[in-house]
Amino acid sequence: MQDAVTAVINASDAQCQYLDGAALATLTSYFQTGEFRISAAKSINANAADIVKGAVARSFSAAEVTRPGGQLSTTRRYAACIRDLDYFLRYATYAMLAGDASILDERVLNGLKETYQSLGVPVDATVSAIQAMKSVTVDLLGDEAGQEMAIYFDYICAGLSD
Ligand code: CYC
Repeated sequence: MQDAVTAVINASDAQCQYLDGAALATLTSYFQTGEFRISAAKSINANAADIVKGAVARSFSAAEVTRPGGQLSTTRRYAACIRDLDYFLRYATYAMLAGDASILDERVLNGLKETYQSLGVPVDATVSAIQAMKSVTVDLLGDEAGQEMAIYFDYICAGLSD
């Protein structure tokens, strides 16, 4: 896993150079957003269950959830879906704190699309649910935190859609 600091240091180290002006400017803007990232993470922690619940309410109809034979008709599938949305929210929050998406590649997206394909989990419905989670996050936490989180929700969606 990388973060905004190690990303800049690794890039400079690869060229055997001290951090240049651009690298230091990147670090300055990351450190300046530190408190904001922590407070966004605190709000997400306090609202995580509501964010997941809200995303489910916005993206699945009652018919889809209860229809016999439907995608989420068994308790097991429904629970797996809620759990997956909670994973996406938790890892997107880690990435937002790190200011770097690499943790999503390593711990969430690696092999996920293939797993979903082999289990018949619909990727398009999953992407819609993540997009719904993004809009619930904006509604609950405001534009600024919502937009920072949007980067990582969109990253997960792009990784599933590749
Ligand atoms: C299943 N989701 C799974 C599985 C994995 C993940 C590995 C297969 C094993 C299992 O059931 O636990 C995802 N596991 C993860 C992720 C991580 C991990 C991301 C990283 C931390 O360790 N079905 C839908 C909805 C969607 C959904 C659109 C919710 C948004 O229709 C999810 N995921 C879903 C379902 C299953 C699943 C229903 C069960 C599929 C099955 O076994 O039939």
